[in-house]
Amino acid sequence: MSENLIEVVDAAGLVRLTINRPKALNALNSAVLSELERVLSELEARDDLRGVLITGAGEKAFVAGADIAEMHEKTPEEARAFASQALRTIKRLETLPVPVVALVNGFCLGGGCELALACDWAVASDNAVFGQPEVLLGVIPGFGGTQRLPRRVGPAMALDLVTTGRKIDAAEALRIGLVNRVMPQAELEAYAEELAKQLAGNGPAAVRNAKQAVHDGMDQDLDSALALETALFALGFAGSEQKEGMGAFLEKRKPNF
Ligand code: DAK
Repeated sequence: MSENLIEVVDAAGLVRLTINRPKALNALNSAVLSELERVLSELEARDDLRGVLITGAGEKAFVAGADIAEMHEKTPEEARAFASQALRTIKRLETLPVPVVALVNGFCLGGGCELALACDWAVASDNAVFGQPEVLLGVIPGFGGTQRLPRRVGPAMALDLVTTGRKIDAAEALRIGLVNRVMPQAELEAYAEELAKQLAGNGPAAVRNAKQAVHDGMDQDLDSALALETALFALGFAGSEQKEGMGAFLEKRKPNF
């Protein structure tokens, strides 16, 4: 296994992960998933983590899907094990306690789209192409797409995409809410830097609590979710962050978190 399959760049707690198999358009095979899971297990333990960006190496693809060559001869049992490995890894990405942002710099298909769906939000280059083309290969999405896609874009659009396997461009992905914004590929870097500044300037515990409230609340009924929000809101008054944030406002200065 090569460590280089996932490149990790850490700038003051904002960690950028690059899936690094550009010759195969960053397709997810077992080795990439294992390496990604190892990296994520290290990130989970870090108190200084402020945010995670995930992208693909090269200018052509974010991730063009699960590795078709590796999957081709799998038995049902092997396919189940492969899907379990992917689901576990993607869940670890999704449940990192900090914002996770997909920088979608090209093809974002199949398992790649499913990876992006596990991120808190996605920013795409204007040449990005999205889709769940698994039915064209005689299978269904196996990395969570049939469940996370309808939660992101609604069941009708998800069924359109997973049953036709059609590809959509970045403009349509934006229109249906699959991504948050679209920009020229050359501007993705500037966006990443701007985001790093924004996240570094916010209260880190508040950002983590905000993510937890949204994620955990989505799986609960409204009253329970509102109670969760109240608990996390109150928790914010327990540390020094709230005193600094509100104090800075009252003193007409920038907070120093
Ligand atoms: N897997 C393996 N290799 C891939 C790949 C992929 N998904 N996508 C691209 N590549 C490789 C190509 O084979 C080619 O390799 P060489 O021939 O150079 O060795 C290289 O990347 C460059 O690709 P192309 O030459 O095809 O480049 P083009 O610009 O012409 O086309 C493309 C780009 C993205 C339109 C095309 O490569 C393409 O259609 N790729 C496949 C896209 C796709 O179908 N993705 C979904 C894969 S299925 C499960 C159930 C389901 C799944 C998983 C688990 N369980 C129940 C276990 C399925 C998940 C999927 O993601």
